[in-house]
Amino acid sequence: MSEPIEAYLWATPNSNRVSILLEELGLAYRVRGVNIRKREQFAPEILALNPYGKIPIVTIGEGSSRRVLFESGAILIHFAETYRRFLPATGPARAETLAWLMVVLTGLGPMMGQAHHWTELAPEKPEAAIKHTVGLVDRVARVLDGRLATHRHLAGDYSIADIAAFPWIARPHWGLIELERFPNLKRWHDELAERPAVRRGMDQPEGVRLG
Ligand SMILES: N[C@@H](CCC(=O)N[C@@H](CS)C(=O)NCC(=O)O)C(=O)O
Repeated sequence: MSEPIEAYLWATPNSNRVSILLEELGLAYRVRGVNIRKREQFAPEILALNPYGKIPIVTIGEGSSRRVLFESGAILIHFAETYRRFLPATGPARAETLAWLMVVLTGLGPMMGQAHHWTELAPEKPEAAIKHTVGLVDRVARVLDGRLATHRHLAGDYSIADIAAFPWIARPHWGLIELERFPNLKRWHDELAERPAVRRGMDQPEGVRLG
């Protein structure tokens, strides 16, 4: 029997990366909701799993053999390698997939997170911060759109690079992205949104909506 998997998530883009991949792999997992708006990520039991106090976190196994994974990129790579799916095993194709994964992990996600903070969450709305962060989101969206003009997916076949990007692009308003301005990104988004595993993954934790 396979080891139990627990996924500590909330209805956030980085969490949905993990739930999409677990759904794509057909793995059984139990969702543990961590409400970041209630600052539950700083509870001692969460900090004991990830000292950074961020989700997603995944545990595999039980008792003394339990392993803990955090950082969405590390979690995606771990499962992709374990099940040999959504990431080429070796060579240039693997490097290319990892390169686009890194663009998404370091460019798209953090910039959209900051843009969302300044345009929506922060009580004050400093013009310079909004202009700066929305400009950086626009830059990476243009790069992804350009790439997808000549490629069906970000790198080779559907991969963890696409899975990492999708939950952010599915919330375009967080970075003031108008998908109509990025027709290739929109085509890619609409295609992935039809995948049953993507739909199920985007629905986790069930019944929770962050906006
Ligand atoms: N680099 C981390 C970022 C994780 C992250 O920022 N998660 C957000 C939710 S999407 C979070 O936990 N926010 C609460 C906080 O930062 O305290 C990853 O990719 O897993």
